[in-house]
Formats: sequence, structure tokens, C-alpha cells
Amino acid sequence: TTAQIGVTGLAVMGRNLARNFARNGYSVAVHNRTAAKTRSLVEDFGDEGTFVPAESAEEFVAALERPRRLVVMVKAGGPTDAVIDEFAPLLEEGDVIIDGGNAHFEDTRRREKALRERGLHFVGAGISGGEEGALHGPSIMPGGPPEAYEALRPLLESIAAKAPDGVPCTTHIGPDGAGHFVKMVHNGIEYADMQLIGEAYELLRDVGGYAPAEIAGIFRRWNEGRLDSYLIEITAEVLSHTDAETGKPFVDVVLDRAEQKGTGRWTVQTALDLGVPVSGIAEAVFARSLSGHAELREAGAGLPGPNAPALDAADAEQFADQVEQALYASKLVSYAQGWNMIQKASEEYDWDIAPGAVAAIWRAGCIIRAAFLDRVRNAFAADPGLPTLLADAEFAKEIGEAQSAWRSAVATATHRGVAVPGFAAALSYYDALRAGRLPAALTQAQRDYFGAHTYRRTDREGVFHTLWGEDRREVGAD
Ligand code: NBP
Repeated sequence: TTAQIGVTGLAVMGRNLARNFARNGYSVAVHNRTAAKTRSLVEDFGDEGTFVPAESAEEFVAALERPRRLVVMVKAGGPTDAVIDEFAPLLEEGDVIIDGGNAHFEDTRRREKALRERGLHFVGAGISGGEEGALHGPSIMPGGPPEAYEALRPLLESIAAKAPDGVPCTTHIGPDGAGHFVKMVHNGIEYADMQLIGEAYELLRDVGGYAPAEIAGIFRRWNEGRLDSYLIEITAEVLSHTDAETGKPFVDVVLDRAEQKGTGRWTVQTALDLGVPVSGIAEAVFARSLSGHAELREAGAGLPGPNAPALDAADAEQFADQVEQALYASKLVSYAQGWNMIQKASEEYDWDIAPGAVAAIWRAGCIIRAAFLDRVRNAFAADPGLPTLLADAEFAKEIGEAQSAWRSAVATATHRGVAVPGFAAALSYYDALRAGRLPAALTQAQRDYFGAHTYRRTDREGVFHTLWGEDRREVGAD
């Protein structure tokens, strides 16, 4: 039998992706370095569709109809290169390798170029939604040659999640590394969302005086409004869960140390290289990092802070409403920053990414899926060149209405000594964008003073320098 698609790498993601293809009626060749996994996939799920198991790379390649389509789902980094090196010599012109792992977009650019030179197509496809998504419908972000995408389109569209309007959550993002870049930013935004939710929880608990089960109820209510999203939904689930062993709220028995696999860090490193301020995402990455520094936290544990009791019930209710507004406004800021990054990279690498299309394919299947993304899509549909989401008329109106509560929530957090790096950084970003003038004028003047770095003037063209060490005459510096 020949197979329409192949999947190599049958750990949790690859196995579920292969099953997803099979359940959608495609015949799937399956292969894994360790053949036991291939055999167990066919034994356990063989009745779900047509699987063609292959023990060797040669057998796997021979099982595929041409042009061959091979999905690689192995550990990102060295293993991905090893697998490509193993398969590329066995392939023929026009065949397509799809890397569905979490590759760094620079690696994808490199691999795409190398394979293109050998006449092979390489598609770097970001896949979000975890194990469950891979099986039931992920959000898929493929980048690579358009003709290779066309060869994959029907398969990807059938296995992808469907948005509420039935549109599949996949689209051709752009050439080479565009798909993996967008997946990286998705994960950065996911970090920011999770941090903001964490801050909201902390405020409701420490300042509002609510118990975890009550906070679950608050999140459930929020989930019926504009914050409606997968992450808010699972937050309520986690907060209402009781630890079976101790009978305590589950959240109280989990060690408060958040780990990371690195895509958030990549987002921030890349943002620094591109010169795009993504303070919301950066604060989220730093907050996880700080949580893991036991020695710092132990050393700091005794430092003085304010001592304020929890609010009474009526005030707590009003405060909870402020927190909802702070959460929503801060979320808007981090999405605006994320899209700035996508737009900047699109220019830098000539990717021609449609910003609204990215929002559209994040509406279902991925971790940040939310009703809100439909509105992001609409904002870019109305104006694809929108310089920031915050300038969209609807979002600007909402943030304007939220800003007073947002400020109150941040002020209360500050007075009560609760760390809210996400809320506060987002608010400062908003205020800096709003400000007609920034103290950057002073910074630039200082730079001219100590380093003769020159400055521009507000009142006429040109580059200038003041002779600070002499008579403070201004000279032209062009
Ligand atoms: P892992 O990332 O744990 O990788 C395990 C797979 O890689 C196994 O099939 C293993 O084969 C294979 N492999 C390794 Br390790 N080294 C190899 C080599 N040198 N040659 C050939 N095969 C090799 O699997 P995963 O969690 O299913 O994730 C797969 C990809 O999807 C990763 O890039 C991951 O970042 C990405 N991703 C994961 C998730 C998630 O929720 N887990 C979500 C989205 C994306 P073996 O069986 O022979 O050891």
C-alpha cells in the first residue's frame, strides 16, 4: 500500500497527529527511530484508519505516494537535523518534509535553504494545542514554499481545529521560518496571558480575600464575557480542584516554581534583536525565572512590606471588577506587542504575513484560543496596516473605559505589596504610547553629554552636538 502522508517521530505529538490524519481518512505511513513505538501505535489504534508501519527509513520513504509528504515530529534541535540528514538522501525532487516540532525559526530558515538547494521542499509548521490538539485538531502555522503548502493544504485543513465559523485553523503564514516564528510569538503571548491570569488570581486572593473555589467562580463568570478563552476556563478548573491527599485547594499544594521550555525566552531574545518592545511577554518570562530562584526568594523573604488586611466583602466585589478590567486591558497590550513583533519580522524577512490571518487561525485549537481573537482579526481586516492594536477604534474605546479601574488595581496592588509586573508593565507601556513626549529627550541629551552621541531637535532638521566640555555652543554634526 502507498500512503498519502507519513509521520516519523511517534512520541505523544507524532502519534496523535498520525491518528488525526488516519481518522480523517488519509492513509498514514508511520515510523519511529525505536520501532516498538511504531508497533504499539498500530496495535493500539490500527482500527482508527489506514496505517502503514515502517521499520526502516527506506521502507518509510518507499511507502509514500509522490510527491512524498513526510511530517517530522521529533525533539527540536539536534534530533530534527539528524532525521533530516537521514531522510533527505532518500527523497526525490519535489518531495516535502514538514517539521512539526518546536524549531527555532532561524533553524527553519537554515534547513529550508539547504533543502531547497537539493530540490526538496521544507515546511516549518508550528503546531499548537498540545497532545489533545494534535489528536482532535490543532492550530497549524506552516511556513515554506507556497507550492509545498498547496500540496499539504487539504490534509492540514482536514486535521486542523475549526473556528466557530467552521474555518480551519491553518493558513500559509509565509516563506521559510515564518510559521515557526509565528508559533514562537503565540507561545510568548501564552506566557503573558498566563502571567496576567496569575496576577489576577493573586490579587483576588490576597487583597480581595477570596478562597480558591470562590475565585474559580469569578473566573467562570469572566469566561462568559470578553475574556472568554481556554486559559480562563482551565484556570477555573484548576482553582476548583481539591487535592485528594490533603483535602486542601490543589493550587496550595503545588510548588510555586514555574518552569519553561524556552519558547518564551526565544520570543523575548528575538524581540530584543528586532528592536520591538514586548514588555508584557518579557515580564512573564522574568516572573517565571524569579519564581525558580529559591536562594533569592529565601534571602528576600524577610524584607519589610506593607501590612494591610483583606478588603471587606463589598469592597472586594468592586475590586474584583477592577481586576477584570486590569486583566483585559493588560491582555490587549501584550497582544498588541506580539503583533508588533510579527509585523516587524514580516518586514525584516520579507514574509508578507497577513496579521489578521494569524488571529483567525488562533481562534481554535491552540492554547491562547479565545473569542477575543475574532475581534483581533476584524481589527486587522479593517486596517491591515494598523500600527498597534491599541489604535483600533473598538479596542481604544475599551481600553479607555478600563483605564481608570486598571490604574486603581495597579495602585491597590502596589499599596498592598502584591507584585503585578504584567499589569504594571502593560499600563506603563500604554501610558508611554499615549504620552506626547517622553523623557527619552533627557536620555538622548545625556548621551550627547558623555559620549557626543548627538541629537535631533524638535524645531528643525539636522543632527547636532553641544560642546558640553567647552562653551556649550551647539554645532551641526551631519
Ligand atoms: P519529544 O520532543 O519528547 O521527542 C521524542 C521523539 O523524538 C521520539 O519519537 C524520539 O524517538 C525522537 N528522537 C529523538 Br529524542 N532523537 C532522535 C534522533 N536522533 N533520531 C530520530 N528520532 C529521534 O516528543 P513530543 O513531546 O511528541 O514532541 C515532538 C515535537 O513537537 C517537539 O519538537 C516538541 O517541541 C513539539 N511540540 C510538543 C508539544 C507537546 O505538548 N508535547 C506541543 C507542541 C509542539 P525514540 O522514540 O526512538 O526515542
